[in-house]
Amino acid sequence: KGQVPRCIWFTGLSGAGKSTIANLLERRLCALGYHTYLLDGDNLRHGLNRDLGFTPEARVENVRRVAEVANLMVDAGLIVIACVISPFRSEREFARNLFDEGEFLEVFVDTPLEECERRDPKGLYRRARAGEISNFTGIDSPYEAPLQPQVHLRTDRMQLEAAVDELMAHLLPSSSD
Ligand code: GGZ
Repeated sequence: KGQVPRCIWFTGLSGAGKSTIANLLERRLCALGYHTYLLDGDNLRHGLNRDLGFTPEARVENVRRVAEVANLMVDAGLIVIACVISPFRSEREFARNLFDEGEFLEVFVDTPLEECERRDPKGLYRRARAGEISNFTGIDSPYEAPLQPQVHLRTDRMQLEAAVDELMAHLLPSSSD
């Protein structure tokens, strides 16, 4: 019997649209009566993860903590939406392995670097290019794209609402449960 995944894991570059899509998804799930919690990397870095920077080691630890917290929240009965760049395949695999089969859904918010850089909502790419920020994902820090994401959203080719529709179709295939 199909089930709604408990942990929906968004990965992608800064500015790819992870948080925007995740917020829209959360609203839709809430409207259907699901209890959700959104774990956003950028927010968590002001609290739980404020001791961590952006070296590869710090990112490994950052993603590990987010995955462990997600797992605790799933145990508590929530549907967790995790939104972190999570640039390394091995850490995304670590996250997946905390959950049972079918509980974890990997969503690749796939926006080309050029598009993220064009959007540059916080001016971070400009600062990274200017050498004011180091270890910036896509500039001087790697991003390992998922090889087989369960959901692959090309945000430069689709409307936001269409992306959320596609996600909902994965989450609630029959929509009658
Ligand atoms: C990448 C950075 C960096 C560097 C600050 N590299 O798009 P945002 O601004 O709002 O969200 C990004 C956030 C990335 O945190 P994560 O916890 O998701 O990263 S990871 O999973 O890799 O640990 C970005 C901002 O922090 N930011 N400096 N150097 N993003």
